[in-house]
Amino acid sequence: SPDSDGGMTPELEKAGLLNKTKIAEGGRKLRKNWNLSWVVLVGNSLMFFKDPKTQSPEIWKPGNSCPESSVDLRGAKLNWANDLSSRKNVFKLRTVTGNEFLLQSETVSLISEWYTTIQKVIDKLDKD
Ligand code: I3P
Repeated sequence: SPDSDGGMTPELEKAGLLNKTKIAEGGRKLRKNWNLSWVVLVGNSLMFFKDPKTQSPEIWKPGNSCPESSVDLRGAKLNWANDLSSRKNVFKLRTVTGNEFLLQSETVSLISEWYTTIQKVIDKLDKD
């Protein structure tokens, strides 16, 4: 919907730090490599940035940083996945292209909010 700049700037839904690992690329299984990631949910996309603490601050000026990767949530599937990790509070996000990510937080309320918010976006896109 149109916003204050009169354009198509998608809405920022949520942003925060989560532990992340990619476990599949195009359906092909990958070796886990957990990293802290700055996760941003904007419009139809979930974007992953490097942990800001590991970057110089000037890179972190708004609009002046490039995501490490970006996930299109259209047709994506979200499932709790405590069976896929020794970590607690883990969910799996699977894209239509067969990319799979695990996202995790030590804080159950925090990961639950992410789960709910991402699922709402997926549901909204399903209705389009
Ligand atoms: C993996 C690493 C991951 C672990 C994974 C291990 O070993 O310890 O942290 O996942 O378990 O294989 P490596 O560093 O040698 O690749 P979790 O932390 O999510 O349990 P998995 O193979 O059972 O997925």
